[in-house]
Order: sequence, then structure tokens, then C-alpha cells
Amino acid sequence: MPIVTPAAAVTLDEIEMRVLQIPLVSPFTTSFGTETVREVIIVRARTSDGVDGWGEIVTQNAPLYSSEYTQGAWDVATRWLGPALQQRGTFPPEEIPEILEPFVGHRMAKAGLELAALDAALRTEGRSFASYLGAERVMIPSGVSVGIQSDPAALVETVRGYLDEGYVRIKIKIRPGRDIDDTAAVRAAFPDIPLQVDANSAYTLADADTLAQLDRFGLLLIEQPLQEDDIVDHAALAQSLKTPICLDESITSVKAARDALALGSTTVINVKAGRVGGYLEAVRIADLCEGAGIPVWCGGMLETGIGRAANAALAALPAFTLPGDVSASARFYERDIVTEPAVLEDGHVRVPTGPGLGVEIDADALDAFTVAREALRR
Ligand code: OSB
Ligand code: MG
Repeated sequence: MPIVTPAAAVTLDEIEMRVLQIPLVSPFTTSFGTETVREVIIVRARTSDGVDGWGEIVTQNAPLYSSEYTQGAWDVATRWLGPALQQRGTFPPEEIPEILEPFVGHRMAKAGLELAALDAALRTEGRSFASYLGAERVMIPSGVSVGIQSDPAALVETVRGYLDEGYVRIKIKIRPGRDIDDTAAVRAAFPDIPLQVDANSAYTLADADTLAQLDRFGLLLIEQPLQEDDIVDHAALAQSLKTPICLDESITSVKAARDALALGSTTVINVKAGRVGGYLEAVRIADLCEGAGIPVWCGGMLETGIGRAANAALAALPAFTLPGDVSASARFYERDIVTEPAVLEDGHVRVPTGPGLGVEIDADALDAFTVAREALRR
């Protein structure tokens, strides 16, 4: 459902951005690298009413998942995007995509600013982000994304730990050389669990025979096997696999989603607000897929409690028919920057219902993880 009631107009007197470095509870390894610290940009937008809204720019330290990265996002947000919003004066947050449209790309940076403005507007109104988006669930089923481990046996034990905690769906990361044996080991240990794999663009069409070996494991889907711009090759690969393809990196907008569906490049879509330039565009993609009968699920970018609350609200929309990567905060962090981090309750995460994102910032934690900050004033 499109957003029914627009959010209150805001004037962004101050936009403060901080780079945070938050230690991870364990290293997170994907086909593109290993992270031990989550570097992320937190945005605080203060309105002329004195209300603070919070957002998160989900770039990583290096441009490995996509072309965006922390210092690039910092530069474009402080130099171009933030000033453009402040120069616009007073506007409803729904105008943000159009205000920022002239600046090409930089979708994660745009998404973080949009979220901060939406949070500020909704806190002003006393309305929750979940009800604003049209969420219909109070709890969402929680899946977990498991990084590449030292060997398949270690992977099985890590997966066992998450299953014991109650996660309802497992996603394992794969890369060339760490694919078939890893998946086979997990499937042999847990014959009936909902299981999927994520390649993060690590293969080419020449690997189609290897990827076809995954067909025997009864996977829910294979996420982003080929490169971001391989829309035609993904369509060809889809013809040769039984396992459904789910695009992540390739789906950068509702238009990209429409193109990929038209070409048969994907039959499931991972919706990530950062990757598509914001939660408003994410809802448009969800609406498109709902209308087309395409299942969607909410992806993640190791969000702090801010982005995690927003993702829980998004995942509570009716279009989201598969469990997403919205796990408990403790899956990544010993200490989060919100006072009540998301927890797992019987395999589910609760959708916040308070004003705006419905989470409060732990100011001490925020300060403790801050390595850089800058405020833009109107
Ligand atoms: O491809 O989904 C991905 C994390 C960082 C970058 C890309 C991805 C991921 C994850 C983790 O898989 C999802 C999460 O739990 O936040
Ligand atoms: Mg992915």
C-alpha cells in the first residue's frame, strides 16, 4: 500500500553527522571481505521545533558491497545533500527524494538523511514509523545472516547456535571454493530448516555449473550470484537453475526492480532501504512486488538500533512474505546505541510502536563510538 497520510513538514535547522566505529561480537566474512568493526554514519536532524530525528547511513568503510563507502557518503552528505535539504526551507519528508534527485547515486547517504527527517516529523506528530509505512504486524519473523567460517564444521556449529536461539531462517554467505561443501554440511546437519545462500556478486555466468549443484539442497533462494549490472546474465542463469534467484545489489531502485522482473532476472527481491535511496523507495518496490505476486523480504546492513527499528517496521508490511535479515542486535553488537536494542522473542523481533522509530538513543554509547562529527546549520 502506498503511504496514505504524509508526514508533517519539517525545517532542518541542524543536521549533525557522526562516524561511529562499533566493535562486532565476531568477525563477519562475506565474499567481499571480513569486518570486525562496523563503521557507520549516524545522522541527527534537529527541526525548528527542537525535535531530533535519527537516521543511519549504512555505508561500510570500503566500497566492496557497492560503490558507496563511509568517506564518500560523508563528503556528499556534508557538501551536497545536507545543504540542499536545509536550503529548501520547510517541506514534508516525502519531498526529499525529489530534492536530492539531481545528485546522481549516493543512495545510502540519501536514505540516511531521509530517515532522520521522517523520524523527526513523525516524533513531532507522535506517530510511529510502522503505522506511517502501513505495517500490519506487531512481530516479524527473524532470519540471520551467517558469515563464512573457518571450515564447514565450524559453520555447522555457528548455525546450530543461531537455531538454538530461535532464528527461523538461516542464510549462509558463499564464495567460489566455499559454496557446495559449506551448503552440503549445513543441509546434512539440519535437513528441514529454511535455508538460503548469498554470494554477494562473487560469480560469473561461467560458474553456472557450480551454482547448479546447489539445486539439490532445497534452498529458498540464491542471493545475488553475479555482478550488480549483470541483469541479462542473471536472466540466463535463472533459466539453468531450479533454485530461485533473489537479487540484492542489482535492485537499486523501483525502476531497476521493474526491469529485472521484466527480464526474468529475479523471482524474489531483497528490499534494503539504504541500497535503494530510502524507505519511501523501498515501499514503492514492495508495492510493485506485491502487485506482481513477487515475494520480498527485508535485507540488512548490520544496522545499529536506529536502522534496525526502521527495518522491523518495513518488514511488518504485508508485502514482506519471507523472513528477513532483521535479527536481534546482539547477533552483531555487545553494546548498541539505543537504550532498548532489538531482542529475539520466540524467533521474532518486535516492531516498535512509540513515536517515530520508537527507540531512544543511548547518548553515552553514541559518544563512546564516535570518531568524527560535524554539524550543518541553516
Ligand atoms: O548482502 O545482505 C547482504 C551485510 C553487509 C552487506 C551486505 C549484506 C549483509 C548481510 C547482513 O548479509 C545482513 C544483516 O543481518 O544485517
Ligand atoms: Mg545480500
